[in-house]
Amino acid sequence: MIRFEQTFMDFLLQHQERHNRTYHFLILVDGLINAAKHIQQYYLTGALKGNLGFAGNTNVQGEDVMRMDQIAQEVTIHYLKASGRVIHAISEESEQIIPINPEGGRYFVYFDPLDGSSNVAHGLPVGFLFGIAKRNLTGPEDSHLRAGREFIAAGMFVIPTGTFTLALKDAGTWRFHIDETMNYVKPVQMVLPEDAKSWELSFNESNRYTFSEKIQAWIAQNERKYVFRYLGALAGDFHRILSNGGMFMYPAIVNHPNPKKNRPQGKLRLMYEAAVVAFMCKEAGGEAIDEAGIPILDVQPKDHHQRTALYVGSRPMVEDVARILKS
Ligand code: FDP
Repeated sequence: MIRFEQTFMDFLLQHQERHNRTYHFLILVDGLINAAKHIQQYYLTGALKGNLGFAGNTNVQGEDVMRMDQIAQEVTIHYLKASGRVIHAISEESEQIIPINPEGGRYFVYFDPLDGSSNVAHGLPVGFLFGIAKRNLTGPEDSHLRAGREFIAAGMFVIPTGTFTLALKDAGTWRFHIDETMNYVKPVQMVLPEDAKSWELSFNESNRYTFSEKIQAWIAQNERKYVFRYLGALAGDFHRILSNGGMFMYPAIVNHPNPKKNRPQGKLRLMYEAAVVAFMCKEAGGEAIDEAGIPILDVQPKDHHQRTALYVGSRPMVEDVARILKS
């Protein structure tokens, strides 16, 4: 007997109907899913087709652009345009705001179409992260610089594993798996486990002695309690935290032996990385803060490529770190 699962589209349609919502959001998310599936196919054959290397230029962050970054960006912009629902998009791969449909669009989309670049050359998991905010349909304000608190949804695909996680405002965080027909199916609500037995700690251990003294002391006190896991791609690492609980962190770098390599402002991007996982985490019962102990969702971006430190995961653990950071 074949077992048929509920499809993502059926799930979302029911959600929209239950809340008397329009179908615009559904059309946008369908576009994002098409983009993710398309990127996934390029990624799967990337090694064979020579697409896992560098493209030969640098991006807005001064990093070498990879061929897959270009492909993922092009694919995503195509589907955002085709949806007709997006005003502007902000992407890691583009210095400028990308106008999509400034007149007719309803949503701002913040995305990183291929996050976790150190995994690309090996064909290992990477992420496609996105956050969505809605145009203010009634008032004059129409800024694209929205804090995570104002997102209506945020999600991530872990490519090429076929998993998709979507958080809907006040309606939880849901995980889906791709089936034989390339449809995402079987909604499972993700709630961070309360039992600390399964909790994990995820950070780049090689950076440990570059963190603030407070964070180094916190690690020394707590490291024996948890299993360490670090993939080096935020979506994959956060995927584990959502299932097992614990915390992912990318603290500020303030004690680097070469002061030029310090990153007091943090490494990760606020709008299309930190706020995205913070939104998913909050809907799953967790919390996320920056180096000042402020909830990531409350941080008002001043620049669309703004960076931040990030501590995200199980609430008691993140609150413990917040206490230390604020002391
Ligand atoms: P990457 O720079 O490899 O693209 O975007 C940032 C990010 O990946 C995250 O996905 C990941 O969590 C982190 O940076 C990895 O950074 P390190 O290589 O410094 O650990």
